[in-house]
Parts: sequence; structure tokens; C-alpha cells
Amino acid sequence: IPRNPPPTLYQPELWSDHFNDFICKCLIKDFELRPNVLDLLQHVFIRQILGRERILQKQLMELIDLNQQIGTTGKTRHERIHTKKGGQMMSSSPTPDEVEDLVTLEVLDEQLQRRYAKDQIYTYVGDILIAVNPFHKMELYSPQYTKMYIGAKRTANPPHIFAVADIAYQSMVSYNADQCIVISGESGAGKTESAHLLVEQLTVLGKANNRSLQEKILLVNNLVEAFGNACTAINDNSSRFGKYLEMKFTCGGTVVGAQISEYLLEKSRVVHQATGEKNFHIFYYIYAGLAERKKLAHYKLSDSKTPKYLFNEHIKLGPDIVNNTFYKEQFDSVEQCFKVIGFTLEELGSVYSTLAAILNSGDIEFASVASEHQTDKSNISNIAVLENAASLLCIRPDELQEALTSHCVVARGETIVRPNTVEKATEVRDAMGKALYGRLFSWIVNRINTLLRPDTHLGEDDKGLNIGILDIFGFENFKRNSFEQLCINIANEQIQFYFNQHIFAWEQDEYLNEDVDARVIEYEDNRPLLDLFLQKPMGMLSLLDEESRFPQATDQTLVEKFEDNLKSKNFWRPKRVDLGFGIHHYAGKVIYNAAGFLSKNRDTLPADIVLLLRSSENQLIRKLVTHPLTKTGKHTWPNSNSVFYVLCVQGDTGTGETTHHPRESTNMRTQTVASYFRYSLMDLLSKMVAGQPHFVRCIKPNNDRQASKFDREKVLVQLRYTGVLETAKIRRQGYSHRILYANFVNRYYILAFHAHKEPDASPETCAAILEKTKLENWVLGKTKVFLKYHHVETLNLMVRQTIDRIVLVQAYVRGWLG
Ligand code: AD9
Ligand code: MG
Repeated sequence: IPRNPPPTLYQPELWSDHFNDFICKCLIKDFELRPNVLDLLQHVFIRQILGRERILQKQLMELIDLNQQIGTTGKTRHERIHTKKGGQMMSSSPTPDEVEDLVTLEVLDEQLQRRYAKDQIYTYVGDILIAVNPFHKMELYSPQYTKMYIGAKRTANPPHIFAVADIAYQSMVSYNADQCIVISGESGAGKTESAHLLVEQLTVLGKANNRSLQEKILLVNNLVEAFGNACTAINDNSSRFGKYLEMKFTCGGTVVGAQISEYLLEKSRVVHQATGEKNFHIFYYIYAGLAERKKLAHYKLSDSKTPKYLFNEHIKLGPDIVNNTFYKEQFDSVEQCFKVIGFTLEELGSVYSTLAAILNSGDIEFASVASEHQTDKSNISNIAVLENAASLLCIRPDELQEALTSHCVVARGETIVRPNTVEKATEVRDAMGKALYGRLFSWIVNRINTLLRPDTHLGEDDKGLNIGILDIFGFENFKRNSFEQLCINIANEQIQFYFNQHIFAWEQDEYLNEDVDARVIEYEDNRPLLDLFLQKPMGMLSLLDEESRFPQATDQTLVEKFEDNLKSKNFWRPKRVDLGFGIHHYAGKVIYNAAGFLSKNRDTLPADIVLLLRSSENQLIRKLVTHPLTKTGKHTWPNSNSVFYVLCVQGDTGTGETTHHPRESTNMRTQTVASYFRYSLMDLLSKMVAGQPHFVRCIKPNNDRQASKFDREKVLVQLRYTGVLETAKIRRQGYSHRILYANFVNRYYILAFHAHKEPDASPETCAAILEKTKLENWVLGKTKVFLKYHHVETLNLMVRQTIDRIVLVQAYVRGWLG
């Protein structure tokens, strides 16, 4: 008998409302699960206190009825009405089961256009989110939206990037499994913006109990993007590196840290930018920011003479940069990011010095001096600039001069000093700038990882969970495409392959293995392209590496080698372009120009420069060239697996290349960009396959970055090459979730059985659970339950509601019992 029953319980006229309300909240279905609770209610509560059992029992029966009507589908009555009317896959409250006629590509594109005109930029195709870049600020991300998407059923709200964050988060917590959100789309389609929004929503979901951690995580993207993004012909804020940001959570779902992995920074941009493009943002920020603080002179820079690395024929000169208010504000904001994340003032000073040293070194000029041995020597024609660079790098200027204008060769045990030509000296200078910047970038990323490493002791059984967000550089096709574009496009090719594997290949393999009858969906397999690039020994990257080893090779001999060896309909040599070759990528045809491929691939930093920088009195500079920058976190190479294209085709898992970090090689000069690139791709994929993927497909509605302009042809091409139509088909006809019987029973049995005893993991038990939930169109395979993605959503929601109800009933009863 409760010691303190709610007062209304003693007032029969008020009681019934109160009780109704209570029963509704608890949803009587639980009383089936917990007969002892029902007993308690009926015997203790009803009989002994109120003595009106018959009336009450009638009420209870009515409520049970009502509850069964509304409770078992996990939908509210509002939703049921809404979805009945909806019926279209693309409506804001879709019920995919109800779609009967196939959505054709044209319909899909029309739907997107109609929605885009109403500023509805998000649309689901099955469980994949399509995001069409609005190219203007949207009122879609306020705290009100943040709240609306927390723990909500997908159909309850219009499609949104926050819903993807929520599903990833809920899946992580429910299945105790790592998640991975893959954002793809061509350059300028909105991947980086989407990544930011995901991080924002995930920090809210992760309820960081420490506000400063939340703030730090939110600033990470801004900081690395200041160093890794730049203005290109396509996108003013183009990512020039690949970024995989992992947010770390406890098993309970509290965010405790973050870690970034960076891939293939486009270092060549430091020393040269294509027409109309700019250097990395940070250089302009620091130049304007230091000018504002009257600190240019301290860093040996001058506002009257813009560093060469900062302008090309299309970028206006000095005053335009130093007077740019946006750059100044960005400089303050980057500095703030550094400080909040935890960099020390000393470290900041060293970062600025390194950047200023790179800018100064870019201004070092060489003049040719005839020598008696007929090889041209070079001299530095502006010694003052050399001295500035040396002083910022804390090295001796004479030694820098020597390292730039000559090189040592060892012949028959003897070291001989050979002069560098002007061309060679310029190459060495640029190689130093690129290496310093690339290593500085990696150092910053490593430092962030150290500062944001989870420091809570999670305990033995809480190994922690993570959600990774992949935001790489998108597919590029410029007027002139070089080695950088080739790497970027191969990376996109690999991501597309991963997508196909996940959505199509694995799924269809499983139907076969499990004897499940499902229609085979045709899709565009881009494996022949990956063969073309990555196969050993005759793939393009291998041929490039081979040619890079011959000192006499030229870019011309390289393209000839390609032509002789690459037998693929996706490769061709266009007429009238000397060093040109064409590739038919999954996303379209691209003509590359091989000029500079060999030197970009060799990416040599002469040993003389490395040794000199190692003698620097600046600790940071020494660090950049002394220790290999190992990535934080332990790596375990996964077993060969079909997504690991690079691993499985080469079949060389376990050989040197796959088990060590190439940059750790002591011989820094033999590591080519192509082999590092191959390593990076494997590293990235190993992280991705470790988690359950969620896909966001960004679509660029026009090439002019204009708001409200929907170029149908442009969108159609993207929908076609990303396989969105096929995805829609397989999502409707196929079963995106395949769960082992045991896992299924363990997770869902409380929906149909007594909570205190888990039933056998048999197909009969699974069927009983599914029948009880009244879901339709599921299939049982030999070992697994085959479900559609919306089944899983409904089941998860029902489990959550059931647990909530049990907790509520228990709390209430505990309350009565004092
Ligand atoms: V690249 O491959 O890194 O060159 P992204 O990353 O795909 O590219 P990004 O996210 O940088 O493209 O988006 C390009 C521009 O589109 C942004 O600078 C914004 O101006 C604009 N954009 C993208 N998404 C949104 C959005 N959700 N709301 C408003 C957006 N503007
Ligand atoms: Mg980007």
C-alpha cells in the first residue's frame, strides 16, 4: 500500500482522469511484460484502496484496446494519417513501403527541382540523404531545428542533415557499434558545410558535460580548414585535403574527444596556383592579420611588397590583401581557435614564423653564373631575403645558401659538392616550402589530436565508440588538370567503389548466400577504373612510380608508357595535346596534362635541406624534419575484404607497404607521392569499414554558385553517375539490414516476450517478434533476418518506447511503495 499516494487518488471524481493519464503514459502493453506490476495495480491499488475493480477493469480493457491501436506500430495517430496521404518516396514524410510505381530518374530530378524551389534542399532516397547546395544561408539550423531532430523518428520531420547525425548517434548507442558518415559529391557541392553541421548536431547529442570540450570540437574544423582549404576556380573554400574526423564517445553516448586524420594535402599549391586560384587561406589571413597588428616587420614581411607565393597574375597585390577586413577577422578567429584548443603562445609564434619563413623563402631569387666547368651555377641575387628566411627558420644564412645552390653526391665513398643550376635551385627552394608547409599541417593535426584525445578513464569494459565523418576533396574537372586532380579523382573513384560495394555488391551477395529471393539490381561498377589506376604492376600509379625511378625519364616518356601499357577503354590519348591523356571517370571524362607528373610524384626534399633544418634552433622546425610524424592511434589492418580494393587486388597484405607508415621510412627521398597515396587510401578505408556507414550525397545545382538556380541537366548527370536511381530501387526492393538471428533476438525480444527471460535465437522466435510488431515484407534467410531500413527504424523506436514505459512504470510503483 503506497505510503504517499498521489492526492487525487483519494478523490474518485478526479481519480479517473488521473488514472487514465497515467495508464496512457505507461501504455498498458507493458503490463503484459511485467505481470507483477499488473498484479500490484489490480490487487494492491485497485482492490484494497479503491475497491472499484470491475469498473476499473473495464477501463483497463478499453485502454489496452486503445493502446494496441496506437502503440504497436510505433507511430502516432497523426503520423498514420499523414503517411496515408503521402505515399510518394520523395514527400517530406515518406513511407517507402507505400510507393508502388518506380521512381524514374526524371521523376526524381523533377521532385528535387520542385523541392529546391521551395527551399527544401534535403530529400531521402531510402536511407540516403540527398543535399542540394542552396548557395545561400538557410534558416534550417537554429536551436529549434537541433531540438526537433533529437531522437525523432525519421518520418516525423522533413529530411535534414541533423536527422543523419541523429540516426548515426542512435545506432551507435543502440548497437554499441562505431558509425561512419560518408559525404560525397563534386567540388563545391556542399560536403564541407554538411560536415560542419553534422559535427554541430553530434556535439549536442553527445551532451558534452564539459563545455570547453564542446567548444574545442566545434573549432577543430575551422582551424584545419584555414590551413587546408583554398579558393579554386570552382569553390572559394575548396578542401585541398581529405579529412576524416572521428568524434569519440563513451558507450553511454557522451562525447569525450575527437581525432582527425588528414589525407593528401595538395602541397604544390604553396608554391604555385593555377590561373584564378589562390594559396591556402591561412597565408592571406596571417599577412593581413599581422599587418593589422603592425607585426609584419617582426616576421620579416612588408606590406609594400607582397610575397610571390601569394599572388599570381589574377590576384591583386599587397594593399588588397592587407586591407581585407575579412582576412583580418579570420586571422583573429584562427588565433582564437588555436588558443581555445590549447596551443601555447610559444607554439603559435613558431607556427607564424614557419609560415613567414615559407613566404620569405619564396622570394629568394637566383641568378645564373657561368662556371669554368660549363655547368651553370646559380647565385642568390637578393641576399637580404635569404637572411630573412634563414633568421625565421633559425638556421645560418650561409648554410641555407649552400643547401639551395649546391648539392652533395657520394661517389666511390667520396662526397662531392655539385652546383645547382637556377632551375634546380628554384626546385629545391620550392621543395623546402612545400615540405615545411605539409609537415606543419600534419604537426597541427597531430597536436589537435593530442589535445582532444579523450582523457576520461572509460574503464575496462567501456572501450568507447566513435562516429567518423568523411569529407574529402570532391571530383574535379578543370580546363587544365594535373597530378593533383588525378589523385583527387582517384580518391573519389575509391569512395564511389566503397558506396557501390556497400549498397549493391555485398547486399546482393548476401541474398545469394542466404537463399533470399531478391531482384538483381544492375549498377555501374567502377572497378575497371580502379584496376586501371591501382593494379600492380601495370596500373597507372605503378607505371608512374616505375618511371619516377629512372633519372632520364621525362613526362613525355611517362605518357608513352601509359599509352603502351594501359589497355582500357577508359584511357585514351587525345590528339593535338602533347602530354595529354584522357580518363573516363565514373563522374565524367577528364583530360589530364602530364607536365610535371614525375617531379610531383618524386616530391624530393634534398637531404642537404633536411640536415640543415635539423640544425635549427627553433624546436618546431627541428620537430618537423626530425621525427617522422606518426599518426596517433593504433592501426590494425583489416583482413582482405572486397572493399579493400587496393589490398585485395594487390594481394600483398602483410608485406612492408601495408604494415608501416611510409613516411616513417628513414630514407625520405625514396617515398613517392603515388605510393603514399595508395597507403592513404588503404588507411582511410580501413577506418571506414570499421563502422556502419551512412551516406550523404551532395548535389551541385549549377556551376555558377547561384542561389535558386536549378540546372536540370547538371543535376541529372550527378544523379546518374552517383547511382542514385539504382540506390532508390535497391532500397525499395532490397533489404538494407541483415541481422544474425542471435543479435536480432537479443535486441528485440522484449517487444514480444517477457523481459526477464531471453528466448532461443531461432528463426521461429524472430518470426514471432516480427509478427507481433505487425511489420510486413521482412524475410528470414538461413542465418539472418532481412529487413528494410525503415523496419529497423520502427523496431528501434518501439524498443526505446518499451524501455521508457518499463522505466516509467517501475519509477511510479517505486514511488507508491515509498
Ligand atoms: V570541395 O570538394 O571541398 O571543393 P565542398 O566541400 O563539396 O567542395 P562546400 O561545402 O565548400 O563544398 O560548399 C561550397 C559552398 O556552397 C559553401 O562555401 C557555401 O557557400 C555553399 N553551401 C554549401 N552547403 C550549404 C548550406 N547547407 N547552406 C548554405 C551552403 N550554403
Ligand atoms: Mg570541401
